[in-house]
Amino acid sequence: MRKVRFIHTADLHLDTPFKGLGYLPEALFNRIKQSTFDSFERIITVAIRQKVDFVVISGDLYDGANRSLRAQLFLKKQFVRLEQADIQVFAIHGNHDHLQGKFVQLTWPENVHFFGSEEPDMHPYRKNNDVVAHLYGYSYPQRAVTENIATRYEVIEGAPFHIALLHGTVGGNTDHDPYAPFTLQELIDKPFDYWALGHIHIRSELNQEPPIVYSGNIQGLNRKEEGSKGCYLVELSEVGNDLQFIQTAPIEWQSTTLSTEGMEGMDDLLNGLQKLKEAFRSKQTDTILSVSIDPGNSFGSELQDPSVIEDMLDHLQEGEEDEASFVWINRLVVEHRNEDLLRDLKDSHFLKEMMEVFNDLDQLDEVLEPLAKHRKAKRFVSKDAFDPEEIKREAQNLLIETMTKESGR
Ligand SMILES: [Mn+2]
Repeated sequence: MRKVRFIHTADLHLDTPFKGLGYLPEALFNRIKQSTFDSFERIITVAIRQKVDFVVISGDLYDGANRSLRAQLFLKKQFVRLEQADIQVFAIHGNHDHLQGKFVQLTWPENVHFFGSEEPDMHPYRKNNDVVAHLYGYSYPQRAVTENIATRYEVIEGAPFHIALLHGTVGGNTDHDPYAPFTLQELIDKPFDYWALGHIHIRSELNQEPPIVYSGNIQGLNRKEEGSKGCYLVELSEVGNDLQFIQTAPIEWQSTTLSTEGMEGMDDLLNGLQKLKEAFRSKQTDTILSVSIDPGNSFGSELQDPSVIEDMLDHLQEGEEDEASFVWINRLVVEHRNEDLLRDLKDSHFLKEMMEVFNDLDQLDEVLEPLAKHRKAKRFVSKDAFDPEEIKREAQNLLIETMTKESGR
């Protein structure tokens, strides 16, 4: 029976600096900075154990176009491990690791094939002198590739399986830069047996037959990239296809809400938070956790004081650097019930106008830019992690609280 087995991975973002987490204890921050490397190393171990035919990497191998020598040397070492196991590598470059960056050129082992940046081209995969698959790919020559590249992929006859690597945006997705846009139907209409997609960091199987798959990135980079991350182990054969997701990310981002129902005071609340933290502790992964507290009717003004929240956070973070697997609560947000307050104040013209200013504030990125570039502040803010809606809401809360305090309410 003719079949082919391979690993599909994408968006390694090797050497991501995780700038926004620079305030963590050094030992934890070092583990976090190592996480993209560790996840990829595990993927290579899976490839070797599973004795796959090859590994495909669908772009964004590096986090920045000026890839570090460290990241390149790491990648080379992993590719050599594959070479020793007689496993080939097919890879393309995406918008993050496009070819216009300034970087030291290394030579790659002979099992590695990078696709060029002129037109989608084809490279055959041979096993015992038989051509088993044709692989197709295209690398980004510069950061912004705005035209549809998918329509330029053409199957070249002469192999049982045709596998396409593409770094781009499926129609309608607005979470990522809309580079190399395509529609799902355009891919379905072409006679490829598997589309190995990259660029969108959320894992998704867009189509079953043929499989059209975003493997997602291999390590969540910020709190918007929640949950398990890893690669796909794929087998294509004459009788059917088998896809298996394998979790490899050493660190998971998670979020949850804690209800304070039935709690009577700060001790109860802290106990509840400790229990919640322990519920997220797992042997397999470290966790960075974002917690929203629903204060219900049990808690009033004490949770409105930012210094109280800060002290709670410090308390919950204490000792985590000594844990074999850490659960780091990096965000503790109290969901204040401003609706009641707003209803009371609905006749206030000033408040109404203030809310309108907030609603019109859509250039928040620009406003925050200086902070992201500030020599000291940039360690604490990561532009990727900015959530404009949340910043607006927190600023609103702060203003309302300050105003109501000052007016003696
Ligand atoms: Mn990416």
